[in-house]
Amino acid sequence: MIYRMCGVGVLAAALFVPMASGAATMTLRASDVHPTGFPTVAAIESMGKKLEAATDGRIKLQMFASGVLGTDKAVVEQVQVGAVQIARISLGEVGPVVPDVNVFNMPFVFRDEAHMRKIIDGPIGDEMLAKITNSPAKLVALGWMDSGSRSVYAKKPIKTPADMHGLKIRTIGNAVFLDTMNAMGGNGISMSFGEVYSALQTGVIDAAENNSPSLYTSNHYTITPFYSQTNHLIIPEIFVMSKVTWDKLSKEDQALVKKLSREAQAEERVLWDKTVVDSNEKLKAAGVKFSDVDRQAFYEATAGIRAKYGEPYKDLIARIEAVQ
Ligand code: GTR
Repeated sequence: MIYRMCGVGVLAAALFVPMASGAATMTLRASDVHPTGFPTVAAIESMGKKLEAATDGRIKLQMFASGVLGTDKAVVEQVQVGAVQIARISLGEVGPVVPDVNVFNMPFVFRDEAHMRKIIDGPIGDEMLAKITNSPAKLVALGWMDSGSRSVYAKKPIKTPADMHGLKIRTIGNAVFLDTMNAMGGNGISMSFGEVYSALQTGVIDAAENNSPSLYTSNHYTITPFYSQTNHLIIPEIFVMSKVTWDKLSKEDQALVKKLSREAQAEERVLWDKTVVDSNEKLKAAGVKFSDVDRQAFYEATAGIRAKYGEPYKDLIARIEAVQ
């Protein structure tokens, strides 16, 4: 605790450096668990370059990729106190601090990725960003990022919930996902992304679930090469700024960050679509077996999860379903 408090002090001090001209410069430390070159990382880096150019170097962004600043959960805490200024995170990790977002974290809440995109691009998406920003979590939600659909990968193909019986399957640390995995027939175990590879290797877990670009870059496919297309979660991701940092920006700089955030969101989507095609090709070339599942069986198996977590959000869910 003492160490962490010292760390925050040192980092906060490093954030503002006086320029020769007298104006202070600010370096925003940005975090992502994904490696350099991943769509989310590239889009935020590009935003940083534009921010630096538009402010004549007054505001810079330094990307810390590959999770070097810590697990997603730890980074959320760092952003909350202002020690990390920008983070790209899954809405799965936001659920524990802003429970309202769990509507989007429910299994099969979106019909498909096109439906999810319509939601995040429209008024419901804007409302959800505002809910995060206006919550006590001290996160300013800057924009959305696509991350496709999550499917289960294991050492054997899965077609029905019965095929998941007895499998220990890793999820992101959020009760919605643990409950979902248990309802789908497996035994949910939550752990951070960085721990999954060795947990698969040592048999602490038997399976996990993710989108194909993450399956590829994490190398998990080398241990669990059967990728069964459950597509049970279509979680959009977000990038946030620490409220502590946001409050230090002038109104003009805030408007600039908002504008560039919209551009980053659009840029990431283009990169994402390309990366999915590319990752699928690479995974298949490496021998990963993609297979279809009994979608209806998984949909029905998870009805209780939507009922439980959706209960307080019935109106919102009806609005989501009405979007064509
Ligand atoms: C990825 C996501 C990460 C992290 C990871 C995980 O798809 O982009 O932010 O949530 O999944 O499974 O932990």
